[in-house]
Amino acid sequence: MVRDIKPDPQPNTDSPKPTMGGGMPIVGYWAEKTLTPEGLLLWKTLFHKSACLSCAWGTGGQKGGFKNEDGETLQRCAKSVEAIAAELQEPVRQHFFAQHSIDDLKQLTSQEADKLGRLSFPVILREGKSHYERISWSEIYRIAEASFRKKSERIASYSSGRSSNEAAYLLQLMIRAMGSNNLADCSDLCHAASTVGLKEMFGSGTSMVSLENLKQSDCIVLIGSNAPANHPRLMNELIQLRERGGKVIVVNPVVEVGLVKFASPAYPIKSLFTGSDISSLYLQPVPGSDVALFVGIQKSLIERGTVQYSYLQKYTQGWEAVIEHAQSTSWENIVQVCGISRDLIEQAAQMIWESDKVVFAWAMGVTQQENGVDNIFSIANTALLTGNAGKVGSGTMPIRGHSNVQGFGSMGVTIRLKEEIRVALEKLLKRPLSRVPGYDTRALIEAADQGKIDTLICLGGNLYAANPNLAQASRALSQIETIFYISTKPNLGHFHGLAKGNTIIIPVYARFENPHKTTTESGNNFVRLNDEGETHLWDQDVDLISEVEFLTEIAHRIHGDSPVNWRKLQDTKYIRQLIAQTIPGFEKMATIDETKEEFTITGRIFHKPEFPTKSGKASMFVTPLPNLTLPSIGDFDVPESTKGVIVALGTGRSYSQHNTVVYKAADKFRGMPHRNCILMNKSDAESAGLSEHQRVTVQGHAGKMENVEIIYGSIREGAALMFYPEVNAIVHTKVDSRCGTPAFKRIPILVYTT
Ligand SMILES: Nc1nc2c(c(=O)[nH]1)N[C@H]1C(S)=C(S)[C@@H](COP(=O)(O)OP(=O)(O)OC[C@H]3O[C@@H](n4cnc5c(=O)[nH]c(N)nc54)[C@H](O)[C@@H]3O)O[C@H]1N2
Ligand SMILES: Nc1nc2c(c(=O)[nH]1)N[C@H]1C(S)=C(S)[C@@H](COP(=O)(O)OP(=O)(O)OC[C@H]3O[C@@H](n4cnc5c(=O)[nH]c(N)nc54)[C@H](O)[C@@H]3O)O[C@H]1N2
Ligand code: SF4
Ligand SMILES: [Mo]
Repeated sequence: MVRDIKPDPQPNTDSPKPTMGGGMPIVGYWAEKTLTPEGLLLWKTLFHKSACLSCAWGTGGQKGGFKNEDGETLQRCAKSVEAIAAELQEPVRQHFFAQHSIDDLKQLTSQEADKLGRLSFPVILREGKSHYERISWSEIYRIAEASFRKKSERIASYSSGRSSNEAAYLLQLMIRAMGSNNLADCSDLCHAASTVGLKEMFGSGTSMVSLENLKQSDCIVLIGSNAPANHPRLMNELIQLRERGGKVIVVNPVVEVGLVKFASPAYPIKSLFTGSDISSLYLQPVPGSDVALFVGIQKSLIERGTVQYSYLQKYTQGWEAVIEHAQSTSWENIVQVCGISRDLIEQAAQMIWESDKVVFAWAMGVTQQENGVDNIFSIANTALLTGNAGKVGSGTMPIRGHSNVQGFGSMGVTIRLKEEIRVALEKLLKRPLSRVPGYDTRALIEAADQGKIDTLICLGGNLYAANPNLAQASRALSQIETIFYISTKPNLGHFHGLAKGNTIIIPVYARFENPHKTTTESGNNFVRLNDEGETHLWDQDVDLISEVEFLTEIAHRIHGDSPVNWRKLQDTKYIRQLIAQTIPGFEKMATIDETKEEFTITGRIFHKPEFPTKSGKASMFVTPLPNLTLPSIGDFDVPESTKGVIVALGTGRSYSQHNTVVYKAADKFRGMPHRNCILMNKSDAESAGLSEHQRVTVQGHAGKMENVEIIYGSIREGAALMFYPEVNAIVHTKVDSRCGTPAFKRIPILVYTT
């Protein structure tokens, strides 16, 4: 049964839920963590001069305060504490692996796996064996030498934006020197749509807004982001913007309570108990329909005569077709697709047009869609129609994920290598790079599934659990001969993502423990210099290695000393010099060891509407409205008589998790008490005779989850929300073929009881 969706969702008011985000629960969390005996170590780490481990907002630790790049203090959130506390755990002991077979370990949940502690010595699961066992470094390198000498197209890497720029740079240089371009990265599952879309439009794939600029904006359109949980310091910017009279337009099918009202611990006296208003206007589109909403906003701007035609003529190309598309798309069509009334769309358009400097910011709600790149085009088209790109205080701002995910892209860990970097790397390596296109993350899983990969090296992350269809991910990885996981802590991937031959786990230092300096790049294009540190793991059993040392040693053994002297690069200063030499915008890296000057990457922040495209103008693209039908019951593997409701499932993060790693089961802000919940609109549940707290079956195209508890929430009719990584067991996603990103935010599922 496919239900009609009425414009403008009806709020659910039944269950008592928190009335604001942030507030005392966050302060309580700080107190719980920092006032314990281990609290001292936590404080010490918080004061260590290194970028926060958690999100890409990129807050840095500095002696004397927790400062952002504008020098503002008190800029560390509870998520930072959560991430540090996890790395400060005790080590997993040798007898643990001896006592627990891989079948036992497979029973662990994500949270239990993380709670095992820090990985502190290398282990191997040999072919056909039932237990991980300790392995010597000499044997690891012997295995590495044999496995990285396989045919270059059959060698691949996957990475997660947790590590440093230096490790990222080495990884791509080593893999490319081997003749492979198979550099899959977590950003393929994340912001690839932003990178691809923005690059085509503006010639630069990152945010064009600096933190300093954001502070001058008077309107922020926040699209598909749950910033109170995932980028908490961004909330301070929203609070400040509202206080200076600015507007916040939120676009999200779910009413996230912290986007309505937020009490920031950074302003305890001002707002901790009462909270600050965040959204001026809250729009709840049908999942996956953002293009229709933005075409509607464009239509309204055109009809009111508020389009900046002189700006378009001077600084853009392709604008005529975009205008014509908005004009010729009917209001009925727009309203029907996005489910938001014309009146609300016009209110949003008016707020945008009445504001001087508008920032359009977004996260996974729009990138993880089958039309992710179109979403970016439609948002940026709206920015251009109103002259809001290339002007201080305005612009387009993807809110990036992992703390150094953007740095990985800059360092060349991508299948879409910039031409100027390719040329520079060829000069450095004194040979042409392979022109065989590399596998992105989804393509890597498909290739592995077809037996096309022999050797995989994973620099951080959890390739297994980050992917949809976990049975496929596991099967694909089991076709690979040898897998190296370079990790700080155990995760589901180490137990379910096993190679056919050897699976080896390399334990590494966390960012604040590395014996050398490193750098990272925030989502706002700011490069931080992280000091050397030391680990709390300290006894005869502990045998950690730095990512840089491990990668350089493999590269040395495979490639020798020339033309790159890999072992010399164990002093990271020399990697920074190579980065400065080969990566555009990073010239200041050459002297950062002496100057200690952290910097904004050149060529990324636009204060004038001159863009690094061939013509110097921004390109605009027509964005077709998506066709958002849902399947019928017959498309699921259930009897036709099954009574249930089909909804568009958005999968994402609970309040207390970092990606595939769960810290706490409950999401108190959404009123979801455990992981096996589905957030639904009351009317959807009732349409199938279901009620709140009832246990149901949720069926996706890759499997089903039983005993799932229904929680009513302020979520648009026709939409539902569940948490990954668990839900990845049952979902099969479409992919935007232009960027490879799975449509994690619009997955048809059937909710029913038997
Ligand atoms: N604490 C913490 N911080 C994190 C992370 C973490 O796991 N934990 N992960 C990091 C990473 S890698 C990333 S990528 C980011 C993720 O940060 P977010 O993108 O904020 O996280 P998500 O949970 O994926 O949810 C995004 C929002 O999209 C909304 N949404 C769903 N469908 C649609 C739609 O069709 N349209 C619109 N407009 N909105 C929609 C959802 O309701 C949700 O509020 O956070 C980073 N920071
Ligand atoms: N259904 C669904 N699936 C999704 C998403 C979704 O919204 N819905 N979101 C997608 C997104 S946006 C992303 S980014 C991916 C995330 O995918 P990944 O980045 O692959 O996964 P993480 O869970 O962040 O990786 C956690 C592991 O990283 C390791 N680690 C932590 N710090 C370090 C370090 O300093 N060095 C090293 N070497 N290892 C370290 C630890 O061992 C930890 O267990 O998931 C994607 N999958
Ligand atoms: S906002 Fe992000 S970078 Fe800043 S302290 Fe919080 S988790 Fe860390
Ligand atoms: Mo991400």
